[in-house]
Amino acid sequence: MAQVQVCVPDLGGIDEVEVIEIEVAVGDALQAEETLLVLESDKATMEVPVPSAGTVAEILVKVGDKVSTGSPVAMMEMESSSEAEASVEEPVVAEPETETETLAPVEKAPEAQVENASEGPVEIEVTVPDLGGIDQVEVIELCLKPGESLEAEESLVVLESDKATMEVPVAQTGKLVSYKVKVGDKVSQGDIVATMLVESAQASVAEQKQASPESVSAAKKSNTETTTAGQVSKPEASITIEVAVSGSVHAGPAVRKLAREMGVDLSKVPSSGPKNRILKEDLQGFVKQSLKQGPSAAVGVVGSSEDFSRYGAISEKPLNKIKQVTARNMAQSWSTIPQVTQFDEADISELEEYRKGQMQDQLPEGVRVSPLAFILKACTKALEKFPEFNSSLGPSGDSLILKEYLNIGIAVDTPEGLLVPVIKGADQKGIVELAVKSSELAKQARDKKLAMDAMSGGCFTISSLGGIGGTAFTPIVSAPQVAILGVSKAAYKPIWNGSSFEPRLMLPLSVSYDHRVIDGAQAAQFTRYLCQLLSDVRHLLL
Ligand code: CAO
Repeated sequence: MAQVQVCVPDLGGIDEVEVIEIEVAVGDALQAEETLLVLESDKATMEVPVPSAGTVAEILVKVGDKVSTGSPVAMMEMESSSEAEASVEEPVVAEPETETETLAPVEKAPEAQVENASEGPVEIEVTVPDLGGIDQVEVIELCLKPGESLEAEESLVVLESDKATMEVPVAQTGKLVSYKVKVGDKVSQGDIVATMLVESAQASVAEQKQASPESVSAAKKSNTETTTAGQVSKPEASITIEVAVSGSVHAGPAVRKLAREMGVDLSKVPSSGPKNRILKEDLQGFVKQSLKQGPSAAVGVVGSSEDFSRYGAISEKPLNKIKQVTARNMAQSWSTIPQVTQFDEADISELEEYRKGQMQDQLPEGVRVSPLAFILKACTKALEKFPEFNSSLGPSGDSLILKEYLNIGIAVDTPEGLLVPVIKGADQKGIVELAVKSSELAKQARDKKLAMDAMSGGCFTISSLGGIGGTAFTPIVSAPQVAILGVSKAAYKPIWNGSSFEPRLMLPLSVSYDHRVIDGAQAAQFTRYLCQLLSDVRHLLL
């Protein structure tokens, strides 16, 4: 065992950085590469890992201290002194020449355009800067939309390796023409990530080649982090880096990775670190809080980062707001509710005979009654008989909130996506009123005229695909509700009446339920009761 000093590795030209997080305590046993503390400059946040396994003997700095390359930050007890000394005696020292080279601008103007430099805006290419020995990194964020303007030093894309998240900033003000990469792409140094329009090619060339004092300092500033990122990501370098990330989210690679694994949208996490940096504790607190509150905005939607274009032509279509919200809600409900679906069939032969016959003469003009109105009515009765289906789990998860009102949501398929308007006080309405109200709400949903209030307060949902087809499906419970009814297309089936097979119109029902609140037996009874109500229209008309 030998006690060795861990020092701040080469900061790639940055004079001084601040200690913003100390991730360990004296006595902690660390594996090689585990993070000891986090440093931050104006633009970059760097993790300082230990070069080899050992125990923390002493921490020599505190949060808020300013440190420079070579400053001692901790004492470690390490197994082998030679290994440990190596990390101290062979700090990563960036050769000044190398450093200058790695500060090479990230933008270059195509030759032809350079020649016509002085004639107005020109298109230039933005390339991946020096990655300091990392072969490939993944594109994890595109910060802008084509046509958007950006200031010098603003980020264009965010790249990520195993350990580092880095921005690619631009050196000049301009306008994004197009991206040449997409999220999930793997890129290497020199790859073109985007093209942008800048005011004058000459200015761009001047910045790159002539290195006027001002432009150099600007370019240096914007590229320093990149350089550092490169250096520190080398295996032998005892530091990893995260550069301030795009937009409003400011978090280190470890926090970003954790957020991705948990499916948390970091932009929703309140930050408590310096300069609005999201700390690990912020993320943990957010998730704990979200779990307490039940299904909420904590769980995001994580898509695939696979490069499908390797297998054939693809195109990408943005999802509209409704679809994004639906995706998030579905993911939350699906991942937080242990749900089961109970299937049954209602014999609606008589109901349909009545609906299509006798009922037609009694309907006010212009009113159309589909099976949905009867199903709505049957649900109100079943929900009254089985109040657990009209409940929500309390905030701590150990009580049930039973509702004494009955609002039923109906899933409506609109060109923009799925919307669920709610029929308030459904139990107070008759079949015709339910028919009128549901078609009114469905029309408003399709005409984009639904008020926000019209979609809130639902106790239970009906998703009817009966007008389309299908024999059964498993609808997803819409939290904080505890059950949902899926309706498929009624079809004639041969049913045994005790002496012969009779053609009967059978309506397939699927009830998905939250198994924390409802038992399987209750679900079977509820669904059976619904079938009985629908089998004898008199139950519903009373
Ligand atoms: N079995 C057989 N026929 C059915 C039926 C069923 N279960 N349900 C409806 N029909 C018939 C109707 O009677 C109507 O035929 P007629 O014109 O001859 O009377 C036809 O199918 C079309 O009905 P509809 O869909 O226009 O009306 P509706 O009242 O049944 O449904 C609404 C209204 C808003 C629920 C429906 O239009 C809709 O949007 N459904 C999609 C819901 C959805 O997307 N769910 C999935 C959510 S989860 O991804």
